[in-house]
Amino acid sequence: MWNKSVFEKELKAVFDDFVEDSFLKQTMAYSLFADGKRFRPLLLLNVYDQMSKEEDAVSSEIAVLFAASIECIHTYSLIHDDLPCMDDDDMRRGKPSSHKAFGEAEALIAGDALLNLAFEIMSDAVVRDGGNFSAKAMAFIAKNTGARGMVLGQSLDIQENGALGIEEIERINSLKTAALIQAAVCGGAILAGADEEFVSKSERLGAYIGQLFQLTDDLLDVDNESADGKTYPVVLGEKKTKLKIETLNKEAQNLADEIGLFVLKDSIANIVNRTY
Ligand code: GRG
Repeated sequence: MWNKSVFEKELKAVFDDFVEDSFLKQTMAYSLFADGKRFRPLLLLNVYDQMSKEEDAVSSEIAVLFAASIECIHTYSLIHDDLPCMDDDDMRRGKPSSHKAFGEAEALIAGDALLNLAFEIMSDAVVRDGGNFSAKAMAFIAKNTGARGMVLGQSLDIQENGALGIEEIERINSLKTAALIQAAVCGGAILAGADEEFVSKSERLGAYIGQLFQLTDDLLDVDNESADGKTYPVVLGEKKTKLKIETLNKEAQNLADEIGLFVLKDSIANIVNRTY
């Protein structure tokens, strides 16, 4: 099973391999190596590891390149989300957010560069691998993080002002947060050579995990005033949110058992019990 400290070393090596020394590299590294949980790349690697006995699986070096790319996409989204024109957050990952440290223009560019880097690393991996599964994984990740996925979720989120209905909140959460988590889970499965049927079941599991992640995040952040009627606890209260988390937890654990993705059972439990 992969853990954070092993992945951390791989991420650093990939980053140094692909990015030349410059001030831009420093601004990218400031956010990328700022003690994130690495939840999404570890999902990808652990799913890949459990399933990679399939003969079509890509090599583990290729899977690591995809995991690093997922973390670059996640980090870019956090840098951009923190900007004054979006959520306007001063702190991220325990230190001043990128625009607080370097100014808005540099933060915008660091985010752009991380997004581009993710696709540079993945396309390099696809060429190196030469097979269909790495290309399919990249296409899946591109779809789920772009204008049909995470970016659409962010767009819907910023268009909405004031209280939302539960269905709208769930739609935004499923795009803004869950789409990237699904990309990690399904990316790992595709790289391991999974067929379409399995990928669509793991997509459903990724959706549960994404919803759970957002709801536990909202509970931890319940005093955040910028949430402004757009979260489950604000609209339904903490008690109903906790009940929803219990239901989602059971559904996710059952589905993980049903499709045999036992490696995700601990990840699901860790989300439900997380304190940060
Ligand atoms: C700017 C295009 C664009 C998208 C941004 C991901 C996102 C969409 C916004 C970030 C704000 C937010 C609260 C997103 C919900 C997902 C979430 C809780 C992200 C934080 O992820 P963690 O807790 O962070 O895994 P670390 O730092 O541990 O990686």
